[in-house]
Amino acid sequence: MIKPRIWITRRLSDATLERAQRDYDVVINYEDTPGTADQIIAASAEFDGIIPCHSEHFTAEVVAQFSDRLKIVANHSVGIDHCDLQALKDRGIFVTNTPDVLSDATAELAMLLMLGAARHAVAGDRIVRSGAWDSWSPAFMVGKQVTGARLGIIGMGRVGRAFAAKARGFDMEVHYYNRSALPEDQAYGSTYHDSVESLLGVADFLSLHCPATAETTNLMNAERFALLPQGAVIVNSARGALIDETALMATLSAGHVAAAGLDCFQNEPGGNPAFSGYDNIFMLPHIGSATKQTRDAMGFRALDNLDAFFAGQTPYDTL
Ligand code: 8YV
Repeated sequence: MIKPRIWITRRLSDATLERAQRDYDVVINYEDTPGTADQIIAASAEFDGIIPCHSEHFTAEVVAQFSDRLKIVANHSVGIDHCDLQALKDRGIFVTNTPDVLSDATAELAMLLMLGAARHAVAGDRIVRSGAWDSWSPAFMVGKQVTGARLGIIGMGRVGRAFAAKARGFDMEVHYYNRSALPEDQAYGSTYHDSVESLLGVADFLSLHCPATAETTNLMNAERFALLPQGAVIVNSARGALIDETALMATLSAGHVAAAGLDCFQNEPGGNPAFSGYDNIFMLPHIGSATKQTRDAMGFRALDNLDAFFAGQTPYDTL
């Protein structure tokens, strides 16, 4: 039987590539450079399926230039803001993602961001590393305590719930905003707020876990930062588009928001160069799901979706 021809746009985990090579006629971009619009358009004529990352952009303009061969885009990501879903669906192309498998890794990273932002990780690391640490005082690098504090979560999907579970280990009082309240057996005693504004008022720590959509672009803007309690800490392990970065710097400079932990930025890769002037922004380069275990699970989930599709079934994670 002729194997379906698949393009893997980036260097996925070894186990994923091994399985893909066993089961498919596969072309792998070992150079690991982001796929360009021209490459994606050309691939639509050469491949039956693509496993892209969030670095490949399937815009309406790109999809409009597609040939007819491509049948499925099996994303190696849970976020699909790099795909114009409607444009792909209109061409009859299946689109899948990789939910569940990255929730714990991403929630772990959100915890790291929260703790690092709250406890001066940037300035603390620098002063030791640079050899400039020459004194100590009880007033030195005093941070904000996480244990027992009120945590606000925007977006109580899989990652939001995984983060809430870890936060309960720190005895945090969990509040959340979501389109709808969770059933009691999933809420574990956390408090539902029916508006973002209501949530912000109690969010000593605020963590974002919602997708980037037209509605959530600049979700956290100057007005909403002002609603946070004085000294709040904000964490973003979801998407950079959720935060108005100019407004974030303004509230940090004014001392209203105390610190931020960010794994994602409006501009990626690269981030916001102006953030480097803020020691109270603890930053990582979009590595929320970057553990070996999770990378394997993401790759396998994308392949499970391809396998189902080419076996004539509807892939489990069809969007
Ligand atoms: C991934 C992510 O690293 O899954 C997502 O939506 O943002 C990240 O966890 C990346 O998208 C992999 O393609």
